[in-house]
Amino acid sequence: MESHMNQAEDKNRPPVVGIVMGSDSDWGVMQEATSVLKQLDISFDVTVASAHRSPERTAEYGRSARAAGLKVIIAGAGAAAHLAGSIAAVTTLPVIGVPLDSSSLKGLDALLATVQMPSGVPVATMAIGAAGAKNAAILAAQILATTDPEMEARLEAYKEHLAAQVTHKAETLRQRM
Ligand code: RP5
Repeated sequence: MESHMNQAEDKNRPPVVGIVMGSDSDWGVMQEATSVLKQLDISFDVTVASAHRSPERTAEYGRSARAAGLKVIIAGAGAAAHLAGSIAAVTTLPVIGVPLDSSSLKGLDALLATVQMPSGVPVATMAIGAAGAKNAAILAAQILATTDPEMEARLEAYKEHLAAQVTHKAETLRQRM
């Protein structure tokens, strides 16, 4: 499917993580996921498909994802967010859902629509918004790391960096007292 080649981040490497959004208006938040994937040296592609506005495109994305070489799918959508679930319905790849705050219900609608999947069709649902987008990328990396020791080493370094940042903040605060 052409969508898997849309906006391929690294044209020399096939994407292993697919990011799909319900609308281009979701990009501002979903690019948080791409920043983390770049940091962890993971190839990805990005496209738009809407569970409601383009159901055929959404199903085709999900059906063709494994054959396209993807290992994990990250799906971000707001409002009555059925994107992640619609894709999970037609693939055996792990699907990570990111609920987005794009309606008057501030993402609570998207959270419930994404997380409350019926038995048999899981979506690994993240927090609403930017934290969820970042965590989706980290979880994708952790899934890839189950069979990739180099990825595991990069994740270890990432966690050490997080811890070092906290130590730095604590020391900065102590010096202000
Ligand atoms: C959802 O509706 C999209 O994921 C987006 O969060 C929201 C609004 O989409 P637009 O009207 O901006 O295209 O399906």
